[in-house]
Amino acid sequence: MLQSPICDLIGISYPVFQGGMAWIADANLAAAVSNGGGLGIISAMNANADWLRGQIRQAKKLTDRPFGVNIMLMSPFADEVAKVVVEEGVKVVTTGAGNPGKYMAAWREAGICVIPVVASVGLARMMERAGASAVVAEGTESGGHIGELTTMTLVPQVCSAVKIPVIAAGGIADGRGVAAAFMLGACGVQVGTRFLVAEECGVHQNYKDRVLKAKDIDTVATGRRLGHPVRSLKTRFSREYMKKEYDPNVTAEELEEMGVGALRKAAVDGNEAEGCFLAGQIAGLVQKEQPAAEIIRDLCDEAEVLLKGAARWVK
Ligand code: TUI
Repeated sequence: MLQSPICDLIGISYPVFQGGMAWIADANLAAAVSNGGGLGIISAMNANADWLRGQIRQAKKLTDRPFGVNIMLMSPFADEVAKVVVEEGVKVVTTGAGNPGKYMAAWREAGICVIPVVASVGLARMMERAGASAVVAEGTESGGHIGELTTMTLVPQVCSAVKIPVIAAGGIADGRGVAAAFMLGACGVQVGTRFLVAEECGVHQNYKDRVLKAKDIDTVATGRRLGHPVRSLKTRFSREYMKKEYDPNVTAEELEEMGVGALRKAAVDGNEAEGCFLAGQIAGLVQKEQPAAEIIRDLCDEAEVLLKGAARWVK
């Protein structure tokens, strides 16, 4: 069985985290992943304290195993949801899209395992000094908000720079990706795109179908002009957005306006014309809808065979 220090650190059976996908990663998906032996994560996205508290309480009803909450630091409600995770006794907090420094002391005092998502060595080092229990090193292959470096280059550089465990993310959707992540020095993986098609994932069926149909070159990064690039599937929305992004007559405010509500339109309404369908570059490899527990077992069983067999290359 594939196991690593991250399993003992947070009390999970398999070293697999589910990405904190906005409008998608709710109590139901998180509990299914945790019940399957991985770390389920509820996305606090742009929601307020009451919504998150409800989701945390729901997850506690659905699983006895540890689960986490992802706090998106660009959220206008980041301060209030940062308090809710303490009040509700959440075991693991991951953060994204920023530097969680100002919350770290309070979270650590509460005994929370803090695992920031980083896209650079600099932030990884800073997080280790601030008391992070581990970091997720997320490459630009990921869906959603992305940094510049690839998983292949980011993960080993972060592993060389810090002593805390490193979880690899970005471009991992099967056992080959998991095995490769371990070879780069990671001791766990975070997977988003493949969990989009978990049976317990409540995202709109149009979204699942788009991921299942996607090919290798079907994602695009937009939003660089606003300073926060985001990877999504190529759709009418992303094509129109890109046109406007490179049009000097379109203002930054108009671009911001266009993005408002686009994640909800994709995830909740399945709106193919106006929705922004966030997904990673590995979407082309995702072929079928499966229970979350089966996805976790597939990932780890396949990685185990590959890692055991790696000696065949050494003469
Ligand atoms: O956060 C994510 N993925 C996300 S957040 C999101 S919601 C959103 N919607 C519109 C615009 C922006 C976000 C959708 N997907 N992944 C974790 C992640 N964090 N990826 C990259 C980073 C990151 C990048 C720069 C973390 C820190 C950072 O620099 C922080 C600093 O201040 O040094």
